[in-house]
Amino acid sequence: MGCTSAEPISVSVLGKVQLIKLYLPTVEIPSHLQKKLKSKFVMFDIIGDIHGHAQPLERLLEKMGYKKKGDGYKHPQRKAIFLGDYIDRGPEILRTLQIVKSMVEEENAVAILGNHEYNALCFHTRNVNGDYCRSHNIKNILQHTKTHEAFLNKESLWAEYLTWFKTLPLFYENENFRAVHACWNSKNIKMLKLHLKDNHSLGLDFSGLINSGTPIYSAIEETLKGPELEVKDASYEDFEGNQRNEFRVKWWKNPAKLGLKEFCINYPEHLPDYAPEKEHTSFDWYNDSKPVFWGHYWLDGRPNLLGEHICCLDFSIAKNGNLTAYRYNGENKLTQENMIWVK
Ligand SMILES: [Mn+2]
Repeated sequence: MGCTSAEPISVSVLGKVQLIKLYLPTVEIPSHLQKKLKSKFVMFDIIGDIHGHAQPLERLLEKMGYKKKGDGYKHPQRKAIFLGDYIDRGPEILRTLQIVKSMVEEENAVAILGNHEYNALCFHTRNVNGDYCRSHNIKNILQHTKTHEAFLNKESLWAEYLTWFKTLPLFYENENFRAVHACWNSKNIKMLKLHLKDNHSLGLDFSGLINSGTPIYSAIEETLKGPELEVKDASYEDFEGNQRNEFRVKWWKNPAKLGLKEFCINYPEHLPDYAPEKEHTSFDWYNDSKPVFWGHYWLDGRPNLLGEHICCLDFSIAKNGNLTAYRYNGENKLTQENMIWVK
């Protein structure tokens, strides 16, 4: 702390204006406190998967007090965090992207990369062998149909959005909470921090990261698509006729306390249920007290908070569900009252 001579300021004493000079102590606020102060005054509205449903998005933003500004929206005290999956499935993909991108550019929002944007990038990018990073098979083509329709005869605009996807972070974290499209796993996040660009995006030349079997590729895939568990005795035929025994799992729950049916997502009814074996119970589930928000899982019904520190915000707007947000105000324990949604 030192003393500094301030510029003369004018003050009014008994109605008479005088110029005086003040000597004020200078106090330097340490950077970690500056950050804390900043994060305390900006609050966040975290918004689940949109999938081209621009009208519900505009209704949700208006319901939360955001006002139209340019192509996007702005709130005087708050920022939005979008959890990814802006494209595919819905009727207004272009308008959705306009809103989200404009809000990011005006610093009224942070947009995280979803697996649909990542898939689109891989679909259009070739690897070192000259093959597309995502194969052009019927299933993958069908998944992108709505997006391709939306950008018909607007190829250069689509190219601009693809370039923009490469700049979006794969996760977001501040002092108070974490946000990711599908799965927060500390080992994966560590791997991403090592290999991704400074803002945790894929970067303009990302094809070197997309090599099946490498740790960074697995970390990207699990972060954006969620982990799967191999169950030895539970093989089933998927909709393409392939025999499979891998299941998406609830990485936010302790498997030791669940039967397999409850731990796995879409576990076929006809398969036997039993307590997860030892290798399953050693699954690296999310056991931190720092709140985490994610989307991706197509939850049904009335938007419900999953727990005090865990909050999935994908309530299936693309399947006649609700576009859902959580209004975060700095709390350590999340609360159902802060969930908000529109049809
Ligand atoms: Mn998704």
